[in-house]
Amino acid sequence: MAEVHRPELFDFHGVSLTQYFTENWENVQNFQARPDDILIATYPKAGTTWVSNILDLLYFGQREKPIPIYERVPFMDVFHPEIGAGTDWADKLPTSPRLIKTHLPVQLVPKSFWNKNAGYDIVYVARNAKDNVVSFFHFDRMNMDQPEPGDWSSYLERFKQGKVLYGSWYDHVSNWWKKKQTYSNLHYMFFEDMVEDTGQEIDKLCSFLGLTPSVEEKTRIVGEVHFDKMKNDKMANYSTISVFDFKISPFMRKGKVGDWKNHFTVAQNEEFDEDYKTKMKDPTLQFRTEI
Ligand code: PPS
Repeated sequence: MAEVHRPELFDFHGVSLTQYFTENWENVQNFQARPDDILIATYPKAGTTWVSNILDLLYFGQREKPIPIYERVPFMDVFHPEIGAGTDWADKLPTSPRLIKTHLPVQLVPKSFWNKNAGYDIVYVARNAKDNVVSFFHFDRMNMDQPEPGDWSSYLERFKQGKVLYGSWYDHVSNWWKKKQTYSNLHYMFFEDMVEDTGQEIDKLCSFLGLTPSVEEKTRIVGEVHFDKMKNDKMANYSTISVFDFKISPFMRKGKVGDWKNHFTVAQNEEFDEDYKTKMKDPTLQFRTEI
């Protein structure tokens, strides 16, 4: 295997990022949204691929020619010497609507998405902090384009301090939640609700987007996006990406609520909860860490 050079994390406009997310910054900030674009926004590992696949199936059904999810739903923020710029991938998308993925905190989303007259639809997915950090830890272990994660306890501390890619989970989910109060075209979803009742969450998505799939179509989509199905689907499971080392951990790892219990010690959990209370002050934003 070629020698691995993991990138460093640094502070950029108040958020921790690596070079892969800053080198195309001007083009990201100047990205021109189109009125029918749908932006899928998440903190990393919150269920981006799951919702992307659902939306792709709702709009475009089964593709005749298989296309990997990262081409169907380009990642706007990224720039990588081997794959190019996410903004270019999005610009090249032939579909209408275009489904576009971002992990940007709300304050860094390109201005063109906030044009009030156009009313861009934005779907935000959030996941409880404990499962989110576990998923992120395993992702950083297997993704050689991510900074070195170190051991679990040091990773957990850095997550609490916002010293992981895309910065503070606490600020990300809270600031997008706040945005929802003033921007009505934002649909805020929870990973836990999707695990509990995928069909119901698809219904809510459809009513937000004004889609009316038939009962058969919806049942088919629920089946297509089941964890086991997506885990084995080469077009959805990222197994075609060479910098991901699936021997360390697969992209579709467990897909569960509550896996944090297999990682947090009792002391880590108590400290996490104490710290959480100081950071999450809005009583209207509640997460479930078990279902
Ligand atoms: S990324 O890299 O930010 O785009 O990752 P993202 O897709 O947001 O998150 C990956 C986690 O989502 C889980 N996942 C699913 N869970 C249940 N059902 C389905 N269909 C599904 N698809 C993806 C995936 O397994 C990762 O979570 P963990 O906890 O690591 O398993």
